[in-house]
Amino acid sequence: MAIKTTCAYCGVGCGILATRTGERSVHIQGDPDHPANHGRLCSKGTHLGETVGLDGRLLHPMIGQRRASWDKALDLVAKRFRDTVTQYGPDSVAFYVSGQLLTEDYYVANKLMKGFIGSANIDTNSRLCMSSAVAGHMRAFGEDVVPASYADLDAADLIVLVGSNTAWCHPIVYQRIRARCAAGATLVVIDPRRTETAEEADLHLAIRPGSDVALMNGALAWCREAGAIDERYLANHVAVPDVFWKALGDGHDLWSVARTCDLPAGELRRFYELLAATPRTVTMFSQGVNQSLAGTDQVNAILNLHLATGRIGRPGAAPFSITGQPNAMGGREVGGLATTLAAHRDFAPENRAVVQRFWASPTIARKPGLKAVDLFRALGEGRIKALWVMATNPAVSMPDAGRVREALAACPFVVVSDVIADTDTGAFAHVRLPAAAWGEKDGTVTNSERTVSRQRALFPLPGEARPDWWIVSQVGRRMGWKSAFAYDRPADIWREHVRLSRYGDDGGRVFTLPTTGGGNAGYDDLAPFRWGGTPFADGRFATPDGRARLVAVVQKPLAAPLTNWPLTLNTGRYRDHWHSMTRTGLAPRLARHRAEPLVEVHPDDAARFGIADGGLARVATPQGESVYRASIVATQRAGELFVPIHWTDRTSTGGRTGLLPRPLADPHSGQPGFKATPAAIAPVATRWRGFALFAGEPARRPDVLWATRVAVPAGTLWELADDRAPDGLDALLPSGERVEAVDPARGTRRVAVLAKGRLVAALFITESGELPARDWLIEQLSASSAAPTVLAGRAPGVAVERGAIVCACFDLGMRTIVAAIRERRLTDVAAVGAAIGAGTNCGSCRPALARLIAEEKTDAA
Ligand SMILES: Nc1nc2c(c(=O)[nH]1)N[C@H]1C(S)=C(S)[C@@H](COP(=O)(O)OP(=O)(O)OC[C@H]3O[C@@H](n4cnc5c(=O)[nH]c(N)nc54)[C@H](O)[C@@H]3O)O[C@H]1N2
Ligand SMILES: Nc1nc2c(c(=O)[nH]1)N[C@H]1C(S)=C(S)[C@@H](COP(=O)(O)OP(=O)(O)OC[C@H]3O[C@@H](n4cnc5c(=O)[nH]c(N)nc54)[C@H](O)[C@@H]3O)O[C@H]1N2
Ligand code: SF4
Ligand SMILES: [Mo]
Repeated sequence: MAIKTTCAYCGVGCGILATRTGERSVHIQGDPDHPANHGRLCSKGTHLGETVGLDGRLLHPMIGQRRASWDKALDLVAKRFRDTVTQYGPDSVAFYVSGQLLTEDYYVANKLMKGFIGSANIDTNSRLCMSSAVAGHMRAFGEDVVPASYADLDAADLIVLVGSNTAWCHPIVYQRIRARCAAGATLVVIDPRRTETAEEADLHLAIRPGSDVALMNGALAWCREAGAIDERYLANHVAVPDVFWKALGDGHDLWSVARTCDLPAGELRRFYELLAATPRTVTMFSQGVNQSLAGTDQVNAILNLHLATGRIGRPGAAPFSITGQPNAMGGREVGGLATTLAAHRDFAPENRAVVQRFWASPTIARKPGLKAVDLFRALGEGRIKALWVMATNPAVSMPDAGRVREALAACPFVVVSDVIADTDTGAFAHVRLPAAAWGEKDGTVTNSERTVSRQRALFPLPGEARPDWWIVSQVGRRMGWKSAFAYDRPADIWREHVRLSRYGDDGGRVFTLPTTGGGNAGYDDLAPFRWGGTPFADGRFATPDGRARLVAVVQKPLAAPLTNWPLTLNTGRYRDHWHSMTRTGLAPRLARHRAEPLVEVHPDDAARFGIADGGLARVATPQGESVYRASIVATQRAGELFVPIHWTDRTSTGGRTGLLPRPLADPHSGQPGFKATPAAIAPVATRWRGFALFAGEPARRPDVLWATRVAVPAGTLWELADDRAPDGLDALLPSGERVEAVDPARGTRRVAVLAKGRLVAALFITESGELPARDWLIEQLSASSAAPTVLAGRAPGVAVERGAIVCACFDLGMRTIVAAIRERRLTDVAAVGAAIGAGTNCGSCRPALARLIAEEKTDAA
């Protein structure tokens, strides 16, 4: 029987029908009844089944490198936290948690820290993700409420995506946007890069990074000139500071804005005219807006535009901060950020009193705690002496991650709860606690449009893994608060969370949850529901006077390129990888869309700095450096680089993006400015390149300059390169029968290792020769006996190469698709689908298919 649950990945929050097919295997389908996706799933959701095996899982509590009983581990954690608090006070300890916890986990962690330990030093990776949106909402609305739903997209005439690569990061929402555009809506994308999202837009504004305030202020000034301001709405529902319109009058003419944003004035005018003429506008934004040193101002510039034109609280008209993680929203509801208390309440004395009374707690945090960047700084300075990290990988994902690693190494007591045994952060843990993973845990998540859905267990808990809420409650009990943490099941916590959301309610906040009837069964059967209705539909906001606020925001001067750091480094995501890849890295179908970490460079910069396409390049910033494979593309703006965030110590020697950004943050939200770091680039010479293939994993990561792991069926592929002699690699090959071929003229060496006739490993390296395509050799790993041509790296006769995987569902590579387009003269995405299936399942590759067709047309012309 299919179990209804919710996708593990992004904030779209798609419903899934999961049918178990074996002990640790599951068939995944979209849930046709779920309001977020109506049955659709993207490439990541579709291939969730490939990530539910037990490979790499942490299955037992570990103290140092030794397995320990739960009792021992929990007692130790409780004792160390209690002793540290006793000796140094509550603010000497901290939790660093995650938007990938379930609401119930999050609630318990927040309660323990703020109500019982008595500090607000609990912050979350959401600080890195949408805290600028939170701060912007607070300033404008008086409460952190996203006043939009997906249905607004269906009703909009103009959809503006700002700093959002929706086609890759929120693919199912993107499909909804495309459907609306097919019915006549206009799509504008504002992003310095020509992403696949931008590629399909009616208008793409390749904005100069960091100039979004100027762009949005200019839009508002234009709307005012054009008579598009809703004066009645302003008069009745919005407080406008005296200086507001005067400030907007200065320097916001079309030409000045075009210069600041480095945009053609004609394109900018087209955008402004569209905006002024289209009341049903949804402006959706994410990290290009939030992850900036001026993130909160950028958010308020967008909110100003919507408030002043009355485009809020009405169908098809809303500012829409789309959330990244599956439960970023749930974290905001429980108060998981250091800057909120609980249930959308802040630290005002009356709120503290209400929450403390509700929890019947001995104490309550007095003031906001340390925000993520400050928290890790305090860790480095020895002010935090015990840290518990749950469901996040800060050694990878924090800015200036090298410094974060030093801080973790210096901390006297680090606890890490994770599902994976070996993570970059786990390497610093004194205690590692095995958490239950997606597919094993039960609870709720809230998606971008405030829809609460159940995640349900599909499998029994493996090994000694336990749900996060259980782990935290156990520590709470062992610290001495037995009854406050006496939960038996997630339903107990859910009901308490619902009661707190309504406790002492004076009608001032939008956030309250409806009571779930029917006891535990009612919780088990809970159908997806959205809280908050249509927020602000009545024009009342959560401020003391009920009015929203326009906030006067000014564009910060944009720095000229520095002599030593002449480029601007932008960082972000790939379509088929998820963050530090602890889960997507297990799925061969997701691995080869982008198999290696690339630095994308504009052709002018490549010429200027001597970077070769496909060669290696070192990207450096004042914080650190890392090597990437260079990709020279015209989709980058000149002067800017783009690198992905997904690779780690476990998966690569290069692509270590976390080492590069500055540990600087927006002054209002504390969100780091990940999208614009002064940087430099230089080519890296290599003497040889090659690859190694292993059935399963090698004993350790190959110790060469460039080594990148790629998950493949039945094993792992490692792409390799170095400027030192390729010694030492043989030691990684397993024992077995070796066959070998050497070509000294080209510096080529090919080794295959066979065991009982099966291929168990291969090593191909060359200085000046060709390397075979990997596909055929990868298939040989699964064959019952290796072909005699194994050292040739291909089947006798024909050579087939699929190229990078474009369609993950049907495993179709770029070359296969281009050949089909060419040979069968396919002219649109539907025709490609009809011919070879590409794009007909999850649809995530449809933007890429459109681009390949367009490129073929250009080539043909
Ligand atoms: N495939 C995939 N999907 C994901 C995730 C994942 O890891 N992989 N993670 C999830 C999470 S947690 C999040 S937060 C979301 C993030 O989703 P997105 O915000 O869509 O993703 P990013 O790639 O971080 O950045 C978005 C875009 O901002 C642009 N940008 C950079 N600087 C500026 C600027 O100054 N102005 C403007 N207007 N744009 C700028 C970048 O070029 C980039 O294309 O994705 C979620 N979905
Ligand atoms: N340079 C740069 N850095 C960035 C960003 C960027 O755009 N550029 N984006 C930032 C953003 S928006 C985000 S959201 C962060 C994401 O960064 P992280 O939160 O560090 O990324 P993940 O790899 O998702 O880490 C989640 C961890 O939790 C584990 N896990 C999964 N499920 C569970 C569970 O149920 N319980 C427990 N206990 N553990 C679990 C996983 O194995 C993994 O180790 O990165 C931020 N860092
Ligand atoms: S869009 Fe994709 S990754 Fe996001 S929730 Fe839906 S299926 Fe999962
Ligand atoms: Mo995020």
